[in-house]
Amino acid sequence: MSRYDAMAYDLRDDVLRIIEAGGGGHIGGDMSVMEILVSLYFCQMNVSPEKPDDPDRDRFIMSKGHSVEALYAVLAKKGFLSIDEVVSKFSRFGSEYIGHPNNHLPGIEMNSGSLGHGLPVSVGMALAGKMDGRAYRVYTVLGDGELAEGSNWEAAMAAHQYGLDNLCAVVDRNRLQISGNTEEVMGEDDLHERFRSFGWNVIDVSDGNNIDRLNAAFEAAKAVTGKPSVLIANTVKGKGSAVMENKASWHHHMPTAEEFAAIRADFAARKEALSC
Ligand SMILES: Cc1ncc(C[n+]2csc(CCOP(=O)(O)OP(=O)(O)O)c2C)c(N)n1
Ligand SMILES: [Mg+2]
Repeated sequence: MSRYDAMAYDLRDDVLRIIEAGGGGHIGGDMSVMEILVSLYFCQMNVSPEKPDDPDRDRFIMSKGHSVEALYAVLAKKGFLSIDEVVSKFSRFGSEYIGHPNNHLPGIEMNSGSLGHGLPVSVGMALAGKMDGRAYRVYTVLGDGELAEGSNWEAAMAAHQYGLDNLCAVVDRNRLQISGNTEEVMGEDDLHERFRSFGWNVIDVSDGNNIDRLNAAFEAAKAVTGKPSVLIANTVKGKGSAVMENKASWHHHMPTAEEFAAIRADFAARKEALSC
């Protein structure tokens, strides 16, 4: 167990503060994606708040932009943003801390939230890196429901065509989207085989809420040349509290005061259990 697993629980608490102060947020997907973001920002990517425009920085695109509260929490922990400022301004009229990523904020490369746009832009960034002879890598986090957008599959074809081994996508495979189970809304099993048939290197992460497993998968992706990689990270939507785990209704649910208290208690217990 990595010390970063405990950090993920502290950041989940920050997400609750953001949502509580702002009056809403995409809580379920924030919780499923948290370890993916922590692994990338604290163990994998070459990014620094001191050099946000470094041409050699790794690029990160939050294609499932509705999970911006998790991204704010991680960017603040990394030093790009102030968590107190995010909490005080989130979702306020006229605020730059809106409910989807906005590239006027430090550390955010691309406006996102309209699903299906992150992978196409990431392909362009990865291709540009190759053309410019730069060694940076491009990471993109996609929702599994988001994969119903056809633009992803055009981008997947292009990434293979151009041999973009500097591109690594991660699918937050929590098996739920806004209106229910992904298999009922727009089935995508076998997702691994789908990406493989598009020429990608596919890595299954059996527990996508485990930092060590994510780190091992990202390292394996780095070693593959000639084609793009995708991590299928099996996560739990609402991860961290039985109050919200695996419940589609918690995609954008605003917890009651009692639910906030129960969730915080569950987070504390889960974090405590990590150290046993
Ligand atoms: C183009 C587009 N269509 C619809 C939406 C509305 N929408 C927001 S989140 C969401 C579900 C996304 O599900 P998934 O990608 O699985 O995300 P997660 O489960 O990680 O929250 C939808 C349909 C959108 N943001 N963009
Ligand atoms: Mg999903």
